[in-house]
Amino acid sequence: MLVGLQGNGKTTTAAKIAKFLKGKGYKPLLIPLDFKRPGAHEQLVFLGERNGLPVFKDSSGEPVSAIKDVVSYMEEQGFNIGIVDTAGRKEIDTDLMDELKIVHEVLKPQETLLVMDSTIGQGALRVCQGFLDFVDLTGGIFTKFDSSAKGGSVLSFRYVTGKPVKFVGVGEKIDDLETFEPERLISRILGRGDIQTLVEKAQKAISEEESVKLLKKVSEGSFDLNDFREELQSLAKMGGISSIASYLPFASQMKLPANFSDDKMTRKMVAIINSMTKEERENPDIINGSRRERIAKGAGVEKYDVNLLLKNYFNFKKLIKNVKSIDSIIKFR
Ligand SMILES: Nc1nc2c(ncn2[C@@H]2O[C@H](COP(=O)(O)OP(=O)(O)O)[C@@H](O)[C@H]2O)c(=O)[nH]1
Ligand SMILES: [Mg+2]
Repeated sequence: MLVGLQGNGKTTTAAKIAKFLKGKGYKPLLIPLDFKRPGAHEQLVFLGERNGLPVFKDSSGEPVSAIKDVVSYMEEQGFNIGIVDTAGRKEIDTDLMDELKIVHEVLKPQETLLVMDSTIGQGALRVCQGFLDFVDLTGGIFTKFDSSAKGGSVLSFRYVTGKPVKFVGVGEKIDDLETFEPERLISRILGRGDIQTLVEKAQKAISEEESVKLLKKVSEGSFDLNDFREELQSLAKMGGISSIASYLPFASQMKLPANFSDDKMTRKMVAIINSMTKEERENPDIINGSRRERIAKGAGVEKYDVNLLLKNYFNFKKLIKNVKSIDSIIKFR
């Protein structure tokens, strides 16, 4: 069962998957189950006819009996896999979700895959969560990877649902479907193939033990500027991480300067923290205007830099609260 917002590629993808499975020796049936929009089935019928893929024609116009009909039709005709295209809307609304819920409950599909336009950008988190709230997603499919797509939506999907991405769509034609390869995605994001190095760097910089310690401190509310200094130094060790960090869903909330992880920048931030008193490092809340001025002088920077550092510290603390584990982001499967 494919679900997703209108225009994200459900119908096109349904046909692509049917073709893909046919190539693997299956006998697939395309099943349009949109009971709200008149003429919703025609596009699938058209795609089916053009590519020699059978499409189920429902005469009941109502989900429960249509699903009963299709099950017996499949048995009669010897189809061994059904691909269900469902209704979409421009936005998530209760009307749509009610219909999807009914179809999902009656159909009990083996897979419920969210089809999402990979160019969706920031909206991805909301869409993933919106569908997850109503139907048990088992995976995702990302379309339009051929058009200036970034990988952010995939990371958002993984972050929100924890489910695997099965396919990516890479064009409008029937064969423009690829099975999902995380390594390929990362090299697309980074524009180079050196993923192993990146992962090794990340593991070196943030050990499992360290990340557990960090999350614990944050949840206990004891994450202070001493800890932040350690984190800055870890990030610096990773060097080029800012390029991938900008694609991580949580990192977009971080108002970090572009050169955040540069050596120079890190040294500056560390120098600022070093100019603070022990008390200030442990209780950053007490750092008022005059203290900021004193710290800036001591570190040989502008007051603006001190403000920026503190802002980053408070932001960092806030966003780390939302990250359940570093692993869930680094690992894809
Ligand atoms: N470039 C590109 N276009 C796609 C891809 N998948 C779907 N489309 C196009 O996106 C538009 C909407 O697709 P459609 O399947 O009708 O979306 P639906 O409303 O979710 O069923 C159509 O013009 C498709 O040709 C893809 O992977 N790449
Ligand atoms: Mg459609």
